[in-house]
Amino acid sequence: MRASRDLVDTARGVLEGNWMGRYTRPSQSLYPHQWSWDSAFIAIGRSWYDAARARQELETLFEAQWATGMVPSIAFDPAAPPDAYFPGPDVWQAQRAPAAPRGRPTSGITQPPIHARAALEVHRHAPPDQHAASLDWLARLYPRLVAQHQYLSRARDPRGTGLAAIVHPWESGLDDSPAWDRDFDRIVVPPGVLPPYRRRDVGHVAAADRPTDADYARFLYLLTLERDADYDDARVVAASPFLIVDPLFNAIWLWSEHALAEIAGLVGADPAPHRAAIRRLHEALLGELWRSERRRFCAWDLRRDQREPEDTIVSFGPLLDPDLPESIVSVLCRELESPSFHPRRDGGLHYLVPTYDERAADFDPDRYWRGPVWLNTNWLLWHGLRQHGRVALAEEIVASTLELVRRSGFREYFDPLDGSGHGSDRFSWSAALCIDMVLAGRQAHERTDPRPRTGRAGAR
Ligand code: 2M8
Repeated sequence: MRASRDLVDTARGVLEGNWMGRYTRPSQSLYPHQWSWDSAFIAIGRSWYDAARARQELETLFEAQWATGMVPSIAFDPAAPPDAYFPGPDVWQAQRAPAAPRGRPTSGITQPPIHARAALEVHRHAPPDQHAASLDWLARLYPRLVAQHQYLSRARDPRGTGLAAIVHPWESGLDDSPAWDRDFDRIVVPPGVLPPYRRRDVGHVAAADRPTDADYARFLYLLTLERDADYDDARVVAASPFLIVDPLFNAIWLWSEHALAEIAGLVGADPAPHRAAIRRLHEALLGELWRSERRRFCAWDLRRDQREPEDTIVSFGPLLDPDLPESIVSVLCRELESPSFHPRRDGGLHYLVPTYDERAADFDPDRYWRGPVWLNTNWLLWHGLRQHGRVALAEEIVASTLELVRRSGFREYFDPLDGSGHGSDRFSWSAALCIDMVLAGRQAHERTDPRPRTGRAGAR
């Protein structure tokens, strides 16, 4: 078994290989541009050893922020090979929207707002001699982070509940999740509406690891509807056949709002509006998405006004809320340890945490977001569980995660049943979050066991 030091060194090699000069691509062939929440995860991992580039990563992303405050899911790199990724800037045509940045092509939708949390983590990891530079950077980024959160309240909350709705599965980051199958599967792509196209993703990785052609067509159809509305938020929200309130997206927003309150304190701004937003989000998560009879947080389809019953990883997102009542934390932990997510097979292999109920008839251990283990969802659960004092389960998730990367490398996702790697290889957030898990774990250990250590910095 390789030591954690080797793992951190190899992970750093992955990030260096994907560094594009001002940002880090998620992977070489499948994702050759800058993705929004990827960059946030990457900045957190990188900040342990290269604070300047970690800051630059987020700075580059926020250069692509729209005038509305929306941070786009993709900021395209004009230097990437033009056919490298589909749908590219020519399909998105973001410049139709007056709010889109000039000179940097982007997508026209957003992704989970994890950036304030990432900015705070990056600042916390800054070495003492960079503290002042880091604080300046945080002060410059703060209004942009505020604008990102205000955008969600202003443009994405059609019911005025305090929660944001997503208008495309790509906005969730868990694109193909069964969490919204019932809504997504109803979308009928009218014949002839999509011009002929060629998927690039299945040229890079196995088709069985990726969304089906039918789902891909629905993704593209939603894109064309949004594009044809010139990405005007009011029109998109009014007309989108996909309008979902996702517990994970909103829990991430809440967790980032806590970070923003802390950042406000650091940069001399008023934390009061963030505290108010925290209360609103907390109450809305419990009031609108918690369904005690189902013992879970449910995605809410605003079009049909239905709470979705599928048991997926998004239901555990609210563990990120530090104020979640202990009774609900216990219910969620029991579910996380149930045969659906933690089958303790006697003598058999099993890795934590599958993104979908393993007992569901359509659980697929290898297909993108429909069962495999992902490092970012494990990392989010690890944080959520730790803040509720569920250290044993949190550490079990870390151990399983590190075992997966030791076994199969920094793959995009992993089969929970046999640990095999799937999707792209040398995947940046897998590397970055592994670094964070190892080094944050070591730091926590040192706090409780302050005996002097030997060996290189940044390694264990
Ligand atoms: C995946 O999404 C993109 C579309 O945005 C794709 O499949 O082409 C998702 O896993 C998403 O969460 C991630 O940010 C992106 C890049 O890693 O890939």
